[in-house]
Amino acid sequence: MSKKNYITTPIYYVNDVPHIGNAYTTIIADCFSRYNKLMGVPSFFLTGTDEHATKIAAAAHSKGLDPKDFVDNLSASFRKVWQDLDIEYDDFIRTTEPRHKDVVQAIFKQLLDQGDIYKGTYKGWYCSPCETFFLESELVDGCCPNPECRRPVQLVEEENYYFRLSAYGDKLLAYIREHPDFLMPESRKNEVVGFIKQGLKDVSITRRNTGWGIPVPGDEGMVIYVWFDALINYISAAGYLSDADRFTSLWPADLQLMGKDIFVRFHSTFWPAMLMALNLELPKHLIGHGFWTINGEKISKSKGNAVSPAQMAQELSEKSGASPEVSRDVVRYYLARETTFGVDGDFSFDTFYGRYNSDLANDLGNLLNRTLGMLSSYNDGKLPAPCQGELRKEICDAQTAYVRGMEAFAPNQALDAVWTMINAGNKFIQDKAPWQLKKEGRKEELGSVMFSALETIRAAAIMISPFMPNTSKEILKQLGLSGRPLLWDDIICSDPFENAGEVKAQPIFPRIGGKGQAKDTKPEKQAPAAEEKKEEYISIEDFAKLDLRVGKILSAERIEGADKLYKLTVDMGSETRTICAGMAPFYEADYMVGKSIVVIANLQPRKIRGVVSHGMMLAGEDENGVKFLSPEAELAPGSKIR
Ligand code: ME8
Repeated sequence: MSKKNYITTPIYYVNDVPHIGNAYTTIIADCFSRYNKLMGVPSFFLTGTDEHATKIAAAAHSKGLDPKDFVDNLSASFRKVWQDLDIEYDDFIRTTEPRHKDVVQAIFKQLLDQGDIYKGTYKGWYCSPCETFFLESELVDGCCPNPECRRPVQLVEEENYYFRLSAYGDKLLAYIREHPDFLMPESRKNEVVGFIKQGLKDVSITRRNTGWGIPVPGDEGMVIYVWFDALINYISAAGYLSDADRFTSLWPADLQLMGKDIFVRFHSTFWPAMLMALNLELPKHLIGHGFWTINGEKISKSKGNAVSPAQMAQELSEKSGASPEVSRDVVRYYLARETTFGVDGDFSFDTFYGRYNSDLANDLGNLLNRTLGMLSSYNDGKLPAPCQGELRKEICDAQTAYVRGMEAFAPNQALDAVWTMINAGNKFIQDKAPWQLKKEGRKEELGSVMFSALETIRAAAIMISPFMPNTSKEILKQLGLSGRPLLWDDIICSDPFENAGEVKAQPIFPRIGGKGQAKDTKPEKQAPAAEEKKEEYISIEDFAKLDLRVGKILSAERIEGADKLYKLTVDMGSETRTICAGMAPFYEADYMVGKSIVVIANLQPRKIRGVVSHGMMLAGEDENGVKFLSPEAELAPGSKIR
């Protein structure tokens, strides 16, 4: 059996329903798995639930429930959430299943027989929420040292079985050195190396049997530690010791994803050491991504601030009028696009709605609506004849950058590439002024513009399919291409609309009117053709997001290799900033020094020709050229402009 690209998520504790944090890992894993399929690579995607933690038994007992009934219910609710987010997993493993328990017990026995597991007495501080033992020296103010937890710990002394982790430190370090892409991102890899270099202690891998967990074979007064049990899911589900063909087709895993909370100690140290003890290959890539906060705060059950993906989708659908399927896609899109994979992200409904309006209603929605609007106004809704599309270079560039992003495990970069292409499509329509071509009867050119825009929309629909599967299908349906297989290699082809069905325009992303808008927002109407496009308003809240300030230019110098750019040093009152400005063709450097200007102070810093520009100066243009904006009378540097 040929090897499949095998992707895993952590198996989640079933003590609560999933929030956007768990959803994030699973969505990104699903995007990678769907990307593989799009590229024609056989993929296998595993997720599941971790059900033997002591905290789960405690949660069940506190509700007066039998732990098995409790986990059955919650595991089902995880599946439901994944189904609702269109997660296409290939297997869902539960650690209470016999196929998993049998493998855990067999591995325990094998490692005991070969001396990697031994019996001894252990005394240590136990954090129950993290299911982890710590040394006294590791505690922070007497509490759990995990920055995501910091809860009280208990002193526990038990006779236990140990895994001989201490024997694997040097081997792990050598492996990490020889496989630079094994642990990602780089910053977290360095953390792992530092952790291993401190010296690894053997790990206690059993607990007293209180009726919940996998019994130690031959010593049933004890159960196996939940982490030793849980990590094995990645191979028990892959057929280890039960289905040799399946195992050969899956192991080693290609991509194991998890959050930074369980990256260093468990997945990058304990797990590879267990695999080394079993003489199995290590996974190709382990990625520890960042954590999401909500409005700047840690997601916490006690604070009650957790947001579920279903709630995000529902609120968006109510606010915008977008369909439930598209709204679910928007959750997936937002989580994949909003932050660089690996770093932390902060969720707020404002940024969620903002991204929806700007990227989806404005950019993608606009391209789709105006293109189909053009077709209906100028071509009776019929698809134009195929020709050499004028945006093929932009499409090919997007394909290259997209693949580069996905192969570097940077999904947001892949999406950036798609949006660069979408924006090029919108600009193309604006520049080509098809309404003018129609007026002047330039039929062939008009056909080419329509074909090029349609080809770009079709390319976008295929490229977004791993992230927004429903939206992708809906766009293709509107282009008359329902039911066609999505093929990457088919993005540029001689006749993309061969035998296409009827074109049916239906806006997919109705704009949300403004921040905090009432829930009775009506869906937008079919967008008019480009020349009739109505003026668009922004709300006062949108305007308030701009931090406009007065700055005073302290120096201006040319940037090497850039004809138009000045590097300005600008006094902003409380600080001095570097700002790049394309003013060289219009002003002498000396003239600019000492002038007061208007600066967008909260624009994301951007590297331009090797110089990081921290803000943007405003200028206007008419037929006489470009003039920068300046206050009518002296205003102190840093003054706010309203
Ligand atoms: O640790 N931001 O399960 P768990 C981003 N059962 N990701 C988050 C997040 C957040 N705020 N909160 C949770 C366990 N996650 C074990 C795993 S695997 C053999 C056993 C995601 O339910 C992230 O992937 O606590 C994190 O690693 C995982 O949920 C923890 O899930």
